[in-house]
Amino acid sequence: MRRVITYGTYDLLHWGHIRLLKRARALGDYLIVALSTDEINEFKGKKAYHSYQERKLMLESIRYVDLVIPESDWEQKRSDITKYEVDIFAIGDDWKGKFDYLNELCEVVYLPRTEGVSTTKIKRDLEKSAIRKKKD
Ligand code: C2G
Repeated sequence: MRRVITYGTYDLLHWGHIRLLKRARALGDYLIVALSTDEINEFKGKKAYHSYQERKLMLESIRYVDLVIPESDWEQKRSDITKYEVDIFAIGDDWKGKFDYLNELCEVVYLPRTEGVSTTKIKRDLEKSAIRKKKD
């Protein structure tokens, strides 16, 4: 059984996230998602709209996801890979090169990001439409 792990915030779940999870799962037979807690989001300079529990519920409902664990520490990747006997670490290529150090423990795969969608873009577009509505 080839086990894959990926990490992320997965806020305001969108089709770019789903495409990442689908491709990550297709690299093996079992996909673990280490979901960023609110604490580590602060470390990443992010504030999620949905709580950790809400984001976890949504991820656990996705057919490509077999297990969701908390990502609460930036340095937990090595121990996760060992603990869960991971064969492949996969993540979007916006992180290209950043996790090459994990190569000593498992295969590291950077998957092309989906263009045209992001949580930030969704928030910005919604803000713009709300401002337009106010002006009308
Ligand atoms: N992603 C993607 N295409 C998009 C948006 C996101 O492929 N249009 C991918 C990202 O590359 C990442 C995953 O979806 O692999 C989750 O994205 P985020 O929730 O933004 O996660 P991020 O902040 O990149 O967290 O320790 C690593 C970090 O926790 C990664």
